[in-house]
Amino acid sequence: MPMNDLFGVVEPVFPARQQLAAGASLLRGYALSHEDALLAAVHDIAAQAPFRRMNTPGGFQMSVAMTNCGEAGWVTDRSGYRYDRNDPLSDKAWPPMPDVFTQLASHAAREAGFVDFKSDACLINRYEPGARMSLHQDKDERDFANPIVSVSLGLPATFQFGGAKRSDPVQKVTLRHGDIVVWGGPSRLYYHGILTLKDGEHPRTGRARFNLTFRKAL
Ligand code: MD3
Ligand code: FE
Repeated sequence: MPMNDLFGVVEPVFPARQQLAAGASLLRGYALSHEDALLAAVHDIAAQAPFRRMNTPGGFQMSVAMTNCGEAGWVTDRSGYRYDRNDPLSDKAWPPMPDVFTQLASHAAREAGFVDFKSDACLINRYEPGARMSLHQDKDERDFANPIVSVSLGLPATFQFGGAKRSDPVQKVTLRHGDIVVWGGPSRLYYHGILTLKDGEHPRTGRARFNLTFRKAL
């Protein structure tokens, strides 16, 4: 059923499940029933491993603040992008992956046709108004046969994805509180990014968007 909002943007809200690209399934609202547990866990993780804006190898500070949980966490600094078993801020292991994370990621992956997905790393991104993530590929993981499961919480964002080449045409889709996307198959290596987050206030997260990406990194 198409919904026509105040600004005349027509976007399908149903069906709840949509194929965005080859191997990419959007599960609208799939995380909603777990919002309390997910947000409590993000808060808990951030108390142990605070959100921080990392530096790229090129010397720019990212506008998105990040932390991690699980056996390994994604980090970047002047020496490059990689997964590290320890948080460089503390030199201690990242907080363990909460059960609600592991199970939600595995259930969503199964829903999208990936029967045995076991994530060992969860990158948590925090966007405040003005933050963005430019077009990139995720290729720091060992085995691209594993999908990536992404969970959006809080303020909506415009997600942009193209194809296997940076120059491929891009599509845009709004990711909202509770949406999950499973990226596997050919789409696993597609270029993607998030446009500058617009200001707003979300009842559950305030002026912020969180995105959890579940990966099998090691
Ligand atoms: C398509 N995060 O952390 S989630 C990232 O909303 C990242 O914070 C964005 O891109 C965010 O690397 C986008 C959707 C997403 C995540 C991983 C993907 C799309 C993907 C990996 C491959 C292809
Ligand atoms: Fe990415």
